[in-house]
Amino acid sequence: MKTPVTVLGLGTMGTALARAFTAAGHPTTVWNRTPGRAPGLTGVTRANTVADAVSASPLIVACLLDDASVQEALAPAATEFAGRTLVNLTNGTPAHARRTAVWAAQQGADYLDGGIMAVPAMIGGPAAFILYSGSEAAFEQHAATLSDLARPQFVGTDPGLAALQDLALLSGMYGMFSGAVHALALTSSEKVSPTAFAEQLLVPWLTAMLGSIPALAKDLEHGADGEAGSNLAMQSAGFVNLLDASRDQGVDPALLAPMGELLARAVREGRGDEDLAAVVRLLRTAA
Ligand code: FVH
Repeated sequence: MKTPVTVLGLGTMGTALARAFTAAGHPTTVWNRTPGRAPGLTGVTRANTVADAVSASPLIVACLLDDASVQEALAPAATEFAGRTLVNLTNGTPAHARRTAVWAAQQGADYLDGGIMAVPAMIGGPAAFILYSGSEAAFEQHAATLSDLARPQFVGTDPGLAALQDLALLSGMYGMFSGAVHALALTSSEKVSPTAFAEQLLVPWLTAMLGSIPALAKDLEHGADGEAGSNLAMQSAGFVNLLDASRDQGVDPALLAPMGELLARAVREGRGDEDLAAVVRLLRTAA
């Protein structure tokens, strides 16, 4: 028999997780704070209390709104967790993950924190992956079950590492979306078709630029290998045009202005002949 699982939280993501578990043949118990949520979800056992839901399975997956909702939901069932594995797929910070890991250990439970790199429609499909950190033994024990949700990737025994890398990936995504949003605001200030611009120019350009990210990471890790091909002094001079043209076109440069300030600061601090790895170092110094 497939491992019985419990899913806490039937929001759009929790519902997708429960559906993937049932589709893979796992006896699935679900609980949601507001009863009656996800009426279309069939083939599951609906528990009335968190304690009943936790006691039904050796593997408990929590996918709630935020860290506060996790604390609130789990507390009444604390005594039921002994000998079970708690997998928390709720978005949170490394500090949240480390604190929940301590809480789980105090209850005698194994703990895995996870970062879902997918939207609900992707769950159970080939492009979805989930980062996990925490108990390696629990990961090995449940990897096959967790792979019914998405490709599982263990990133370390420090429980905070999955949240850290989840948030880093989301940072990359929002940076990309910020640039795309600004680009579309700029071009739509004139009679440029947004669809044609996006499909024929923006996506090919961003795709080509993505290829430079491993070199940036390598420079950061090992130091620059020779002269910067696109030095920061040149980039800072060009960035001023980007901001000025935005204002001229009636487009607020709010999304991009911080990058211009960082480039200018790097140049002021004598790093004009370096590459973007210098900006990464500037950010870390600020922290
Ligand atoms: N949906 C997405 O695209 C992203 C993809 C990546 C991962 N995120 C994270 O997944 C968590 C859940 O997200 P969600 O999309 O399922 O969110 P909602 O549909 O808004 O459902 C929220 C559930 O949380 C329950 N809840 C809220 N507060 C409490 C509380 N104090 N105690 C117990 N449960 C609580 C809520 O219950 P109810 O309002 O129906 O009673 C829903 O079940 C999230 O961390 C994303 O960042 C999703």
